[in-house]
Amino acid sequence: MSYHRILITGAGGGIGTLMRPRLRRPDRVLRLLDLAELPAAAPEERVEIVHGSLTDPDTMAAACRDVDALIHLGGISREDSWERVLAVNVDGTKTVLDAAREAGISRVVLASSNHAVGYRVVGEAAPNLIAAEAPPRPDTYYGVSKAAIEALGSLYHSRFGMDVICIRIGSCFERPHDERGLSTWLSPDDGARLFEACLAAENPGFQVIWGVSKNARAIVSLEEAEALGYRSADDAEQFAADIPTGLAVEPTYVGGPFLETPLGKPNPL
Ligand code: NAI
Ligand code: 15L
Repeated sequence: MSYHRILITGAGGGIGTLMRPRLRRPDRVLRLLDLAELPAAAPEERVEIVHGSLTDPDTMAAACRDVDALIHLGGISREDSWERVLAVNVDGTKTVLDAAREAGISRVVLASSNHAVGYRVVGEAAPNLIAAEAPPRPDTYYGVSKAAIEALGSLYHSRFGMDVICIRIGSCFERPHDERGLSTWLSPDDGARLFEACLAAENPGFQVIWGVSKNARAIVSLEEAEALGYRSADDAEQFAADIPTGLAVEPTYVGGPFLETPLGKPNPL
């Protein structure tokens, strides 16, 4: 399946910036929405820029016009006050989904997070890895918001027949930052492979999948993502020599340092 115009919310953030060049195709227009200013389109890019808030229904209605598929990355990406997390991530995602439905967008990819299941114990499913269908065990208000958007995605699939894929993203950065990242890293190139697989899958319905690379120190299962067509080509282990290992306390929970952050306090991590 090929989509001509793809709307990406939160396109100015870390993942959006990494995906912008990677999701470029000659037959594709990327419509990029963010509250923040976005770099102008380069001559070789087929990009449309929308400046506005995903929490605003009129902005979202206009942003969704003539769009074929949506990748929703925008919002608060770490712990924050309950009010802000609720308003931007939960209410905001409902606004995004409503606008997508009204515009007839049938394929939606939602950025969930490992923090929806941050209190799952590493190795709890041994000898298997933690499945993507593992029920939520959020580690923060932020994690609760990610569990809630998965539930919203499920509802909009069941009520309105939209294909909604929620990706429980591990840690998507240029490179892993720490020992935990050797397990949770999603390389930018694999991120693009994963988004492409989510866009290309035939009739995926509603799905929750893990978004990580095929890391040697894997803690979560890629079975569901691979069933959609994702094939990772990267492994965080290539960075292991540069990362201090031998933590005083072994990583016990999926959510790592988020378990230590006070609830509702903006988290600089
Ligand atoms: P980020 O914080 O770098 O980017 C989020 C973007 O959303 C920002 O550009 C921000 O301006 C925009 N935004 C915030 N509120 C908005 C609003 N009301 N209207 C429009 N835009 C708004 O986050 P990052 O790292 O790019 O993550 C993208 C998504 O993936 C987030 O939903 C995050 O929760 C999720 N995620 C990211 C992970 C990672 O490793 N980077 C891991 C797990 C989940
Ligand atoms: C997330 O959900 C955050 O958005 C990102 O900034 C990282 O902290 C990531 O999880 C992680 O767990 O490494």
